Amino acid sequence: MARRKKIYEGKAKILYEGPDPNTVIQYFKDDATAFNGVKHDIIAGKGVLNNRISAHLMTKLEGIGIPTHFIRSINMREQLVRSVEIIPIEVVVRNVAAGSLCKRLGLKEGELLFKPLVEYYYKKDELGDPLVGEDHIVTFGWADPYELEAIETMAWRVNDYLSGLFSGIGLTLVDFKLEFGRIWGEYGELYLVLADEISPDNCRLWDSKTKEKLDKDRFRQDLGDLVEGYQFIAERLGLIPEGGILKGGDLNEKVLQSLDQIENELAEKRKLKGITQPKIRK
Ligand code: AIR
Ligand code: ASP
Repeated sequence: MARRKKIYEGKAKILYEGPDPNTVIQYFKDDATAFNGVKHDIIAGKGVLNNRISAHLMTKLEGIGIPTHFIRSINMREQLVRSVEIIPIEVVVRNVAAGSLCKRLGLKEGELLFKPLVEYYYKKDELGDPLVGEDHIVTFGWADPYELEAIETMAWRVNDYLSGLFSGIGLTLVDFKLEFGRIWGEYGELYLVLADEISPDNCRLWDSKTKEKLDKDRFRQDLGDLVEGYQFIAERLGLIPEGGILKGGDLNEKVLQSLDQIENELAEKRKLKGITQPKIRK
């Protein structure tokens, strides 16, 4: 295979140039990091599971009219996505108190919030992704007020939809992080799309009955068996066969091959919805 040009390497993913200039290939690594990369490990199977889970959730969200960067799955570790300009804001939606919210405000983990809470963090590793308000975002030009409004609306809709989807399979969506990107159309109109990934790396998911943590907190808090948690989520979503993708600690190649036949239901049939009116040329 011809060598592809690497565009960017992050902590959990690599981006390669796609087959045309508007696309990018997103490769999911097995690397797990936490606390801004201070803690690091390689966990066999994580990339495959995140690729599969994210493809599925993005496809579902497209199905309810939320535009995403996802185009289609390519293989068990890669997906084709639209090339976007990432807005440097991490949008966190919380339903139940956990993580940094508890630390910052002294809340008890597991407390149900009176209403979902939307927070913004400035995406800047050197600063440890600090919490910011809407005014910071507008003042420093990270996003304009129209974009912010569209982002908040989408974040609420994603939360409504995913909370329902997970509660239907016995899981509680405690909180999650979204990233958005800009795409410009041929008339200079702007499209905002959901980008990055939606996986147990950036969602807290608990078993609704036992409150067992199934997400990356297993790694952050040394609870062990990260992949088992991710597998459990994928199994509940019906994305992998029961028994998972591991066999005696190694990846089960046979099961992995079968994951190559991945749903691409909505791929390529979609239209983007602009948040600005196209400037019609006279
Ligand atoms: N998150 C935030 N930055 C990176 C990630 N992955 C996600 C966490 C958690 C939510 O955002 O995975 O689901 C809130 O994180 P925290 O640490 O602010 O409590
Ligand atoms: N993804 C970030 C890191 O690698 C933060 C986290 O998920 O805890 O440090």
